[in-house]
Amino acid sequence: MKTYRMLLVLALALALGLTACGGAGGGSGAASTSLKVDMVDFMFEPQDLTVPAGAEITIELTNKGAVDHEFVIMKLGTEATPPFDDDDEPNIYWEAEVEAGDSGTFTFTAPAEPGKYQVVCGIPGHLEAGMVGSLTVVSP
Ligand SMILES: [Cu+2]
Repeated sequence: MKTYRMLLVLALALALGLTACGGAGGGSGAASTSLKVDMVDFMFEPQDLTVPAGAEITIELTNKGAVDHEFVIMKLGTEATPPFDDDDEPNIYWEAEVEAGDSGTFTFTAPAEPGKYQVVCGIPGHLEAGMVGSLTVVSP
């Protein structure tokens, strides 16, 4: 009887452990459905993000800069060519804009196709200034 109880406790602990591991996961580089990005003049912090494919993503954008900024995800296989203009519009997967000193929480559906997507700021001159990042989409 005692052995049975021990096994039950062990099985429970294992199940709990596995559930914890299957969660969002911490640390940088781990895929997350909840992102926080600071926008400064002129870069994204952090620069590189990872999300699970097809998931509903919440992103909190904080503009700590003195000018407006955008968070533009380009479609897979495309890159914005400076200057960011009408040529690049058809290649946008998703975008959000945050005014200087403001912040906002947005949601979007992560692309279904795994890969590395370019993230840029579409405000004139910002891409040129180095306001570029990446969104890595991994199989969930
Ligand atoms: Cu910008």
